[in-house]
Amino acid sequence: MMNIEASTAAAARPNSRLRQLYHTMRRIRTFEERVGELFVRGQSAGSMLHLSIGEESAAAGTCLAMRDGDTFTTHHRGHGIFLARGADPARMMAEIGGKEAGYCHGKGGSMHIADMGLGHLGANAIVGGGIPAVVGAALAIRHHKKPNVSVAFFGDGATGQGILYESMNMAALWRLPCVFVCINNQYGMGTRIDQATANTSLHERALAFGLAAETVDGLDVEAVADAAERLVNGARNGQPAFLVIDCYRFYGHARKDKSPYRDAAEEETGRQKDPVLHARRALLDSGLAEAGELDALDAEIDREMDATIDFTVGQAEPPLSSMFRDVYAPDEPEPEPVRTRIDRVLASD
Ligand SMILES: Cc1ncc(C[n+]2csc(CCOP(=O)(O)OP(=O)(O)O)c2C)c(N)n1
Ligand SMILES: [Mg+2]
Repeated sequence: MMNIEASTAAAARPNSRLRQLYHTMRRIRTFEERVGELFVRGQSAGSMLHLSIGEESAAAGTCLAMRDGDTFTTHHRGHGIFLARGADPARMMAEIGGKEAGYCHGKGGSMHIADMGLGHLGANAIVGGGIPAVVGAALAIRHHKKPNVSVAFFGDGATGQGILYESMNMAALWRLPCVFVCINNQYGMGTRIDQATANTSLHERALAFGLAAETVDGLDVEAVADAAERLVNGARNGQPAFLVIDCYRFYGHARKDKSPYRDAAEEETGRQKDPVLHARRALLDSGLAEAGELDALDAEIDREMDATIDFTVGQAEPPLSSMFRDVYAPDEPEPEPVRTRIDRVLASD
């Protein structure tokens, strides 16, 4: 617990942007750690989970520049982004656990979570799959004369997908309010970026299409937030943009991957690029926070995420009878032959 002097000192200090960013990143880190635990406890739905540990600044820094009404899509490693956009961690984790209480009633899971209310147009397991949806969403924003933007979050692996280039071309040609955010964690599964592409200066490709484009070091969340603010604001005014955030994927591609393709020394160096630790040091060095306050904040987040995992474990799975609910548009007929089979299974229960 925070002592009285520390809490008085905290109250006297302005709630700086860096503190806010630290808070968001720390919540993402702890959420992801608990998701890893959910997997180990055999409580996550499906066999794949992709954690964004090491990439927290990309989510926190970019989302700070977004507003209510902005929309976005994410790749398969999108937990942190949704949290930074205001998702309820309990409903998120319940979704990852395949529980009825989840955002998609347990039918989306980690890689297909979505929530129109918060502007989340969907995570996507197909590399690059969420990118064109953002171009369409940006076209709709402009058509309806809204002051919003749509943001596509994806990994460096998606720069090998043709759909990215078609999307950038249309965005630039029609000057759409959209931003492409490439989280370059140096790896696409087991392949390092320099083994996948000759020119690793990824933002240069976007410049060639006529987008505003920058690369920023993800170690420094304030630098990410500054770049995001510039580019997102530009996009609101009709200059689509591309932001590359350089970081390091701390762990394997998915929970079962022990990264045999990279050595311990590389991982050790890579994990020094820790944006959460870096922000903590910057807060302490600049006098914006004291260690006791940050420890208390961390403890509060631990409690929040402990309650989140407890909530998830205690929730029910969706009943079989709800299999078709929320899957098809309300006016679409359910696929009859499958429906009949399910009815038969239900009747024999
Ligand atoms: C079109 C397509 N090809 C291949 C895959 C298999 N796959 C899943 S994740 C992944 C690597 C993605 O790397 P990156 O885009 O850098 O994202 P990261 O996992 O590093 O966050 C691949 C090849 C896929 N899901 N979709
Ligand atoms: Mg990657």
